[in-house]
This record gives sequence, C-alpha cells and structure tokens, in this order.
Amino acid sequence: MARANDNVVRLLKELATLTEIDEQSRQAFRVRAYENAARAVETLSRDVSTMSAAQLAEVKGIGKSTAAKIRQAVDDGTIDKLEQLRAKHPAGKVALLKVPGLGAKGLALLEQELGIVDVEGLKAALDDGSIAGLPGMGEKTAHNLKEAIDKLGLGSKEQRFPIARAHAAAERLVEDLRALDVVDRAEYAGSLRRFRETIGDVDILAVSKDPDSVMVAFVGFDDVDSVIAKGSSKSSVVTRDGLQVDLRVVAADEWGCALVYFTGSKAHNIRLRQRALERHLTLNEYELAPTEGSRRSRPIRCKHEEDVYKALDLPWITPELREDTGEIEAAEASRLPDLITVEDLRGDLHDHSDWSGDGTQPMTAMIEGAIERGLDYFAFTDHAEDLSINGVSRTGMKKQRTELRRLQEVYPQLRLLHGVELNIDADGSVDYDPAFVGTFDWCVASVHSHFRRSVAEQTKRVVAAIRNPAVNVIGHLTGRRIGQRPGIDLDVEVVLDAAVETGTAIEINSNLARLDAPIEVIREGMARGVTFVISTDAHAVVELDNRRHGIRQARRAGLSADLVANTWDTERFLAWAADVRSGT
Ligand code: DGT
Ligand code: CA
Ligand code: CA
Ligand code: ZN
Repeated sequence: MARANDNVVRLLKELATLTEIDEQSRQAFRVRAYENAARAVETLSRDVSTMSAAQLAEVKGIGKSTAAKIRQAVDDGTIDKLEQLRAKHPAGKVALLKVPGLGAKGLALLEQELGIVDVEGLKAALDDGSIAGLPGMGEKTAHNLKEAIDKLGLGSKEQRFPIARAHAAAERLVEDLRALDVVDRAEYAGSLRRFRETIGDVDILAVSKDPDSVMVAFVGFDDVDSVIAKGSSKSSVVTRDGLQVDLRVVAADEWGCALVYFTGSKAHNIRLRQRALERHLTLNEYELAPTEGSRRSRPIRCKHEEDVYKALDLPWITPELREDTGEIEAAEASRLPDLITVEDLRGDLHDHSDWSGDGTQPMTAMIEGAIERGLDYFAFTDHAEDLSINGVSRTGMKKQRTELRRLQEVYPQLRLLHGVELNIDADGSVDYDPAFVGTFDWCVASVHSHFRRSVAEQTKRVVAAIRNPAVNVIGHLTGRRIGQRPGIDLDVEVVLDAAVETGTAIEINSNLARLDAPIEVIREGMARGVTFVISTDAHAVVELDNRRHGIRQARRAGLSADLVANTWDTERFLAWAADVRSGT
C-alpha cells in the first residue's frame, strides 16, 4: 500500500473509534462513513496523495465530507475533527472500548455513573461490586466482563499488543529507516520477528556508519509520539498507538550477533551462550569473544546470523522456532523440520469478492491479483445467505457461478473454483439445503456467531460441520481475534480426530488479527495426521499478500509443505478435494 494511504487508513480508523465513543453508537452514520472510507483507502490501488478531494469522493465508500478530511490528512498529517476528539476522549477510553461486551453506550454509562475512564478503573469497580449494581448491568454482565479482561490480559500493567497492530507500525518504521541514506540495513527483531501473537515492545536493528543522524531522523518519524530515551546507539520511543519501539544501531560486522541477540528468545539465547562457553567463547550483542583457554586471540565478528550459528556448530535456525522448545536439539541432530515457505503455495482457497457485502473488489481484480502472484488455483468463497449483513442468496450464488464459468474461459491459466463460506449455526447446521450446498466446487465452513457456549456445545457444532459431506475445510477454527475476542471453547482433540476421520481440512487463516488455528492446535493436528489449508481470507487484492503471515504461523508450529493441501499441484489438489466430499 502507498505510504500516504497507510497513514490515512490509520487516521480514519482512529477517527471512527473516537466518533463511536463520542456519539455512543457503533451504528452512527459518521462511524460507518469513516469505517467504509478506511476500508476503501485500504484497498485502493492509487496513491491518495495524488488525488484531489473531488476524485476521492468518486471512490466507492468515500463520501464528500470524508474526502475533504482525507485531503487534510494528506496535507497536514492530521484531521481537525480527530484532534478535537483526541482531546475530548483520552486513550484509556479507547482501550476500554476494546473490552468485549462493552459497547460505546456501556462506556458512557460507566463514565457518567462511576467516573470510569480506563481499564484500571473498570477492574477496580468490578472487584468492589459497583458494576453489578448499575442499571442494565447485573452480576452476569459483571462476571462476563471480568472473564473477558482476564482472558485477554487487558488488566495487566504491562499491556501486550496484538501482533496485527505491532506489525503494521514496525513495517512502517523499518521502511522509513531503510529510506534514509545513512542506513545500510534495517530489520525488526524481538518477539515480532519470532512471530508471537502478542508483542511487548518492538525491537528494531539498523546498520549505519552514522548512528547519530539515524537517531535524529528516527525520533522525528511520523509514527513517533514521544521519546523515552535518545542515545547515540540506542533510542526508545512510543508510537501514537502507545507502542514502545527500541532502535539499536550497530556496525556491519556486528549485525549477525546483534540480530541473533535481539531476536531472542531469551531462553534460546541462553542456550546459545552455553554452547559458546563450551567452545571457549562468550556470545554477546556484538561478537563472539574468546575466553580463557581459547586458542583464539581475536573475537569473531559476524556479518550474518548464519556465521553465529556456524561458530556454534549449528545450522541457521529460523526465527519462528527460537523459543527453546527443542529446536536446538533438533538442529544439533540435523533434524530441523523442512518448513513450508510462501513459494510452496499453489492456491488460495478462502477469498471474497464484492458479491458478498464485505468484499471490496470484483472477481476480475482478484483473479488478476492471484495470477500476478503466480497461483495455479483459486476459490471464491463469498459468504452464504445466513450471514445477515453480507450473505449471498441462492439466486445470487447461481449468477455468480455463471459469471465465474465465463471468467474461467477468459483466464485459462488460473483454475477457478466456485466456493462458498458457509456459516456453522449453533446446532452445527449450515446454510441453504444439502442438495444446493453439494453443487459448489469447494466449501469452507466457519463459525461467525454464538461465541459464548459450553465446550460441549461448541465441540458438537464444529464436529457436525466436519462430518457434513459437502464441507472441505473449517475456516478460522476458533473464531478468535487476537487481543480482542477469545476463541470459542473447543475440545481440540475431539475436533481434530473427526477431521482426520473424514479428511476435512483445518484452515490456517492468514489474517494477522486471526492467525487461526493457533499453533498449539496445528501441532496437535500434525501429530494426528490432519490435512491443512493455508488461506488468506482476502477481501481485497492487497490482502492476497497476507499469505506470508499464514506461512509464518505454520512455520512456528513446525509445519512442512506436504501436509498442506494447497501446496499440491492442481491435479492432486482437485482429486483430494473431491475425495473429501465423497467421504472416501
Ligand atoms: P516482548 O517484547 O516481551 O514481546 O519479547 P521480546 O522477546 O521481544 O523481548 P525484549 O524486547 O525484552 O528483548 C528483545 C530480545 O533481546 C529478547 O528476545 C532477547 C534479548 N534479551 C533481552 N534481555 C535479555 C537478557 O537478559 N538475556 C538474554 N540472553 N537476552 C536478552
Ligand atoms: Ca520486544
Ligand atoms: Ca525491547
Ligand atoms: Zn471469510
């Protein structure tokens, strides 16, 4: 996405959230207008900074008055209305709005009745019982709020950020650093490079011969809100999003050791340092230095991570595995898994077009995007009719199919599947009738409702979907949104056993807010022989690139390509997909 577009999206999303708080409704006209506009810019192929307000207003999803705000965002770096709302509603309220079960109305009530404006205040009021006494709240609501806060870790002092938010900010900062003349390399390290689901702070490393200039530029970047510390080789800042970012500048021949050190994990580093000591070396952020008893007299400087591992008689270990959960032993014994890479993917099997309400682009754009990315096969899986705001009726689906069959002739190089994303209802049933469902080429079935049910009920409904002969794959298995909504409670072993028995695949959803199935589930599935599918769940062409996130999630679990159905060639894939559905 063009850099200007990225900034505008961020400002519009913040404006939508603050407007929701201000107007005490998520459905308020202006909230929807800003959200739609953010979505439109997110998927726009043109750079907004080259567009006039009039041109912007012509884009689907952008109204006239929002177009003017976008223009101001591009010109001034901010929006007047946004500044007013920021002053009126402090950051604590924005965090409160993220507590599941607490809407903008609830927020207003808490402030009016109890003066609560942040999560800390809410926690205290839950503990002393005053929430349960509020009109329209009660014991049950209080209990649910408490549970949500605990489950998401929102109550803790050292708040962690969902990877989606940290990743976006880190990518922008790294890109800005790389654009500086004085910077030779820049990369994010830490838990983000290991691809953890939540991030404490972002650690960035850069190589430069002129660290002072790098620091001066860094603390002045767009995303930076305040500076905690500014030194000549290390600085710490806080972004507008409230995220702490540490930057360290090193010399080119320190890069290898520094990147290993700051990527971590701490536990992995400790193991490496032990290995170094056994070889009469000490490993630190900059070098491998000889200790007493060493035959070496000079430290080893490493330009690359590979050199560090080599000095310790190990092959390079991918960052996603560096948690000291057996990867060092595996490396030692040359038994590291042959991990899947983005190049292994041949198809994408969960994609939306503008046929369902939340998709933003026509099928042709999505097809061309898939071809550009070198894919061999591609499934459109627009939402089925039971999803009230977005679903496509039976008639709509039939029309889409006719259109898709025509497009197949226009684009013979990409095998197109007419699929659907079915909704798994509370009782495990899905949309339409079985005969019609059977006419699709490919069926994803996902949970989009009833998130709070017992383990037994959730397990039963998902197993019923797995046993449905038409269903090829279960989409975003737990329905979680990292840092926002916990997943449904499932008996994972029962679900995975059913998937093995029927051959139904389990999706690895590449959306950074989801990364669903979680890695524990993927590992458990690997042990049982489950087949996986890695899909983007793209609602726009640019989101086809999210494949790389799904791949990193899979790598964290130790997954290799052969267990992932959409790494197979078209013929093998289609034969498998047909088998799943005939129950053989
Ligand atoms: P986070 O920020 O909590 O999500 O997790 P990390 O892993 O990014 O941790 P952070 O930011 O405290 O430190 C970045 C890396 O620096 C960490 O992964 C390993 C390394 N590191 C930090 N402190 C220590 C330490 O005391 N010993 C060792 N061996 N490494 C450390
Ligand atoms: Ca960190
Ligand atoms: Ca750090
Ligand atoms: Zn979807």
